Amino acid sequence: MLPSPEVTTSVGWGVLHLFCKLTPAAERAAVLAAVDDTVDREHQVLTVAVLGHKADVAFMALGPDLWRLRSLQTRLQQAGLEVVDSYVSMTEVSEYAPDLPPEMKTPRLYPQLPPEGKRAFCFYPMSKRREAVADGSGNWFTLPYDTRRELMYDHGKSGRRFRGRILQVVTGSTGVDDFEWGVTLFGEHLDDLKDVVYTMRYDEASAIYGTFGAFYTGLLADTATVADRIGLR
Ligand code: 76R
Repeated sequence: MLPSPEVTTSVGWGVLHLFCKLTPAAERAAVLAAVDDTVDREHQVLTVAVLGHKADVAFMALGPDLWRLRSLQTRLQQAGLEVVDSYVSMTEVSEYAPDLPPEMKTPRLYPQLPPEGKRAFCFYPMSKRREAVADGSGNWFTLPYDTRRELMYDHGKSGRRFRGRILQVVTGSTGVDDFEWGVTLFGEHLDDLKDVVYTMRYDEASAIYGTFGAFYTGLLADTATVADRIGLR
């Protein structure tokens, strides 16, 4: 057998979102064990009961060892869950926030999840537009850095109005998945998520340049509770 040396990110952690459906073969004990065996001092797994038809359950796994994240996927598949969607990304500090003090950088790169009391969860992938409109404007990537930085500063300003109410975990995925970021939001109430996303829609950085993929919404709980609530016996 080929050796499988550890593959990591040079900075921050790998993040794997898995969206799964139950199959008749699903086994509760095997799902609980897959999650338990993945979690250690450095690796976290969050389990979410998904609302709606897109999936039954979501797992957000993060940590340095990408083989460990892949093993979680394998174990969940062997436990009878069908992965119906997924997202691969990495924690990062935005290029527009290079001067964040270490006490703000560390939680961006090494978030300790879940945030206390925030059990409403949503995830969606997001990119910045590259197609220009007729007059040539509308392509984020042809804007000068200073303009992009200003727009992101405005974004951060409207975001800070939600400080404490929302935790955003923006993880980078350019080159490794279909969009450029995964956006994972945690709030106390479902409408906290709606309010922040609605507010951001008016930020120029989102209004003109943001494009989005599918949204997943659910309820965060320990894996046993999620198993009960989704009918995994
Ligand atoms: O890290 C920081 O807090 C610095 C300020 C900041 C940056 C650099 C910030 C703050 N964000 C940043 C970067 Mn954000 N964010 C989103 C979404 O739906 C949409 O329209 C967008 C999805 C939400 C809801 C949100 C919320 N942010 C980014 C980036 C990376 C851009 C890049 O690097 O080019 C994306 C894609 C993105 C998207 N943002 C905040 C929030 C909130 C609530 C804050 C304030 C956080 C706080 O101060 O606690």
